[in-house]
Amino acid sequence: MLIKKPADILPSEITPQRLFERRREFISRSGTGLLAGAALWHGLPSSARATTKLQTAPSALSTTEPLSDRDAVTGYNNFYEFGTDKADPARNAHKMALRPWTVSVEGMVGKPRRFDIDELLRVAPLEERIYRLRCVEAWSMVVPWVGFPLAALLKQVEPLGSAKYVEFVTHYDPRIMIRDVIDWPYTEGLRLDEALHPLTLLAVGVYGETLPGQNGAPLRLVVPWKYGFKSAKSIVTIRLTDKEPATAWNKFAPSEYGFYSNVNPEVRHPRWSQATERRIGELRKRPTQMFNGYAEQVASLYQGMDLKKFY
Ligand SMILES: Nc1nc2c(c(=O)[nH]1)N[C@H]1C(S)=C(S)[C@@H](COP(=O)(O)O)O[C@H]1N2
Ligand SMILES: [Mo]
Repeated sequence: MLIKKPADILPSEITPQRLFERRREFISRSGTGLLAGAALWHGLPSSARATTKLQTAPSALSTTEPLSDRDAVTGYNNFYEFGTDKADPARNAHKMALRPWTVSVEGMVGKPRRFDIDELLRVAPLEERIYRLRCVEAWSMVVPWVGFPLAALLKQVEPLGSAKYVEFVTHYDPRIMIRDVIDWPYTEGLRLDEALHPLTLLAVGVYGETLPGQNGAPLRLVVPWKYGFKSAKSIVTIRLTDKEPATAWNKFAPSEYGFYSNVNPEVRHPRWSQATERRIGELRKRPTQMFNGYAEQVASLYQGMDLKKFY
């Protein structure tokens, strides 16, 4: 998000424009880069890493592309609450306590309910879904998420006919998270039909284990045809509403980040092209695909909409 010139610069040089000063501060205090983050993460005692194995079944909805390196997936993250450098989340997210954790599913539903996270893990059988994650910063990864369709959870609370959108609110604790940058908590939103689409996943794990904090433990969203920032991490509230929810990056820079945020090589970010991307671990650029390669499954959701206007 927010960076100046993706794809032709090193990831460690990627700098959110308005965060430049702050990031310099972070770097001088902590050293930088993917390797530092990954090494640190894997060097942590297992109590700090705190991931456990999950029982999963493979999904027919997975891509067959080669997986990105696990150290990249767990060491190169955007989770601004824990710092603005890609290595910061792996270093800091263990401060977040993952139990007890409740997720309130509320708003325009017949049966609002607070779920304990361990109940949520049993809402539906866990699947391994290998999806591309394409960041608006023009890098991408192929990630073996573990989770279940958001639709399975929404069905349990019985959305009312008047509900049109779903808002996601994430955990915010100023004692362990940064206080400036954006207006916390991080929020995101989907139209109800997007939320009910079978590709829309609530992820509870990655690489066959529960999520590490930096990937959004214990529960995060993954919407594979949208830019990575739609994947709200460490969700505490899921609220059905009849109004388009405000989203964190749209509030931060409305001309740069819209509500829809569909991966679209034809719509530029105002400051750089979205036509290509660099897969983490590769040097070459590859063309970005419409809806991140999921056009066949999701294009019909946007029939008749001008996607340059609804970006
Ligand atoms: N709460 C929260 N969720 C977040 C973010 C964040 O800063 N805070 N960053 C988003 C962005 S920009 C991306 S690209 C993905 C990154 O997910 P990953 O680190 O698991 O690859 O998380 C998204 N979810
Ligand atoms: Mo992102």
